[in-house]
Amino acid sequence: VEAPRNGNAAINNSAAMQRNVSYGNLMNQSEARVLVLYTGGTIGMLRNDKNALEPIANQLVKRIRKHPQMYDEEYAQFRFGKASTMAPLVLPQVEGEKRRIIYTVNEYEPLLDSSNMTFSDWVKIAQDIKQSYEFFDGFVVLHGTDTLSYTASALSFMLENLGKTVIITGSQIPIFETRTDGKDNFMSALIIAGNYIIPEVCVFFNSKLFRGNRVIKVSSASFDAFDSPNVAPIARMGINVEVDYRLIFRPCNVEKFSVHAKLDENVGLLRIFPNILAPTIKAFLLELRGVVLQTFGAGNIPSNRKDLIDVLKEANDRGVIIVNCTQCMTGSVAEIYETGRHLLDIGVINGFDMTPEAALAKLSYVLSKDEWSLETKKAMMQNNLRGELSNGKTLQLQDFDLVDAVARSLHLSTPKELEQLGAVLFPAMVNAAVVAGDINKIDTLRTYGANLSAINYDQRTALHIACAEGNEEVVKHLLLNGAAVHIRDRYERSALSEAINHDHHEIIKLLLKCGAHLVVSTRSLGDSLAGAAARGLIKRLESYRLAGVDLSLQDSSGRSALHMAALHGHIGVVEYLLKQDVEFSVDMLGL
Ligand code: ASN
Repeated sequence: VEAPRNGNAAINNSAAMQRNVSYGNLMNQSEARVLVLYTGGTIGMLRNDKNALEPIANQLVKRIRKHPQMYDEEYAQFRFGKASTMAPLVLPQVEGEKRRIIYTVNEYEPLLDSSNMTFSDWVKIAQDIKQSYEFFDGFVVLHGTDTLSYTASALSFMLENLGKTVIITGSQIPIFETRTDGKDNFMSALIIAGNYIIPEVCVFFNSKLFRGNRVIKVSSASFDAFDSPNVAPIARMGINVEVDYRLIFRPCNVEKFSVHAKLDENVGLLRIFPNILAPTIKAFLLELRGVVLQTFGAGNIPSNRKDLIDVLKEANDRGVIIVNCTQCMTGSVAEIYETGRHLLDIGVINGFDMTPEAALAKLSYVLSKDEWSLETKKAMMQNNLRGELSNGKTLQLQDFDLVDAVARSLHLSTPKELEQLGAVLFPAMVNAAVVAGDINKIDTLRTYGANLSAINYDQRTALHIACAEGNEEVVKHLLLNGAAVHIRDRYERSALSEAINHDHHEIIKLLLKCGAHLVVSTRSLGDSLAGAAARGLIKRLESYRLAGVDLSLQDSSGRSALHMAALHGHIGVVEYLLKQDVEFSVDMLGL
């Protein structure tokens, strides 16, 4: 339950006082913790004796510590004491952003050029995120660019019900060189991962944040190495960070974050070309369980070549899943030509506008789901699981007729003005609907384009309010519509802490099912328990218990809830605590 958020604060505050420095401002800052998984890539490479770039171990963190733009030594010393190689790194305060970023770099051994990476490296990244999930607010993966789009796609599927931001980035020029793109990519990724909850696997490159399973490496030389041809960037970094919240793909179910740490290796990508021979395809399909065909245009292959159709049909009948994706950069597979439609008749699946990388990674993920039948696997390949494909209508700004109507009366017309109006109107209207418990209204606002995870002036979301109000149906509805559970408000309160502070037990259980967890130190939890016991609040203690808190935790002066209940003569609380399956130390205060 506990994240080591403020672990050393007390010790370090006194260290700061001894140094006679005023840290008044620093102490009031909220922090965000970001875990960096450094897997390799050009970003951390140096030239070897053959003048070729190669990843070099144990250099990145050492060099970051010497860069004031990447490391705020003064704050780090205040927070973590004398600089040690193990202490987390701290980003200098970023103008306009709320939280100070504390980041920890986990360097992989060996560091890899991404061309050397395999499926097992993707599994390792996924497992590392799983292991540290509750201790960090966001994750950055430093990765080579060559196979980055494959990794991003695979992770987007393996990380199921993701509630936090995961950003993969790298660079074209090593971070150690003067003309590097690595510093900006890395720092921007950290700032977004720590300050914005975008519960997706994203890719950050050259000022843009993309959905990970939509990117393609489009240049081996330009800083604009990646593009997302079929979906606009989720965010752009200019003078301000501009996030398009409507584009975020959110998990819409009440499930905890989990990792599917398995992939099927028997998959392949086959690019069709004019005159391709049937035996080539036959040989290629021999050992595979799934193949992505990269076809011409809107999903076409020759229709006058029975030999090709026969080998594909034979593979399909054997249970091989064949997915049809286009060789084109933009656009989708659509059954508009006979040369494409006939593939449907032999069981080939439409891959819509999936990138070949996303289709391959998805196939590998879907095939490894042993609990799914072949039919379910085929259906899943055509379903939009993580925003990787579009097969339906997407909302246009002009569809938001509510905002339109208000905009007209205010004489606003540009897309930018409409967007700003929506950002002001919707949170207030959603919040009002939540307080009124009006699910229909919440739904209507959502279809008008309201972002149900938007924050208000106090950085509170609709979910914070619903959890404080205690309306279980509204909470469930918000969660089923993708409301983010990990957002903390101006006072560091999450939806879960709101439910605890208002003793809404069913809501606490619901939030936990959705992966919510507390992010406070054991000491402050101990203080809260002792406080509740001193006031005789059995319900509050039960709230903490339901949230997974150990009821025997001690407060700042070493007293547990049991001590406090006894001290204040709350017999009911004592009985309640003794009934729990918890060991208390009762040797204090002469009890
Ligand atoms: N070969 C490098 C890699 O993928 C390319 C890069 O990172 N820019 O690791």
